[in-house]
Amino acid sequence: MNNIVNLRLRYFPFPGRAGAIRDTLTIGEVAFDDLHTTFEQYGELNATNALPFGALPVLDVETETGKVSAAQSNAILRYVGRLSGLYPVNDDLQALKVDEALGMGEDIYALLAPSLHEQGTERKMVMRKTLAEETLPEWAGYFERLLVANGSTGFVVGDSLTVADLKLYWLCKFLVSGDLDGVPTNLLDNFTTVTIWFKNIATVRKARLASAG
Ligand SMILES: N[C@@H](CCC(=O)N[C@@H](CS)C(=O)NCC(=O)O)C(=O)O
Repeated sequence: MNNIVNLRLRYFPFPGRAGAIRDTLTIGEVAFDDLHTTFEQYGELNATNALPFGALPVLDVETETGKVSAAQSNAILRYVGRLSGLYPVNDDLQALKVDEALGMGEDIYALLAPSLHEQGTERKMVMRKTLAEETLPEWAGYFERLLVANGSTGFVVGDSLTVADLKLYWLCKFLVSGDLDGVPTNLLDNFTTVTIWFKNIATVRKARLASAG
């Protein structure tokens, strides 16, 4: 393990793909600089090719031997999960299931992206209707099955909190926030196991953050 001198997370000033990363480091009591990047600053960074893949989040890891910058929220989550004890390091199968759930989260974000970028209101709302009535319920059904297959423990993998819970918690919170015009806040209500999981993670997350001080 490289000795970390400094960790810096760069993301916009809202949870998005960074909520789970911030939570994981906080719960693990791993010190980090939480740099909130404005859209203007992001534009400048992107214009100068200062971001690995032209997107945020980016984690800058300074060690005794140099500095590494990495993008891709799932890669960052696995790394900070290992630092914080929220990623299974001694169980390959549990790690596989955590990775599977992280990938599912990114698949869903990718499905949301076109309507988030769409400027035309009418076209945006057509996309949102398909998302609300077809695409997102289909994925919520997959998620419900995944949770049931894990034994309906209230966690995505096994019976304790992992980075997969935090990633999907923030994603589901966004989906039902009302911020996505056309996507109803009761989107997940018919998915009983998802709803129980969501409430459990909200409670566990709060308690773990509080006990981290
Ligand atoms: N697969 C990447 C996606 C990163 C991504 O799309 N980030 C968004 C914010 S959540 C971004 O930087 N958007 C800026 C833009 O495209 O203008 C990841 O998981 O980190």
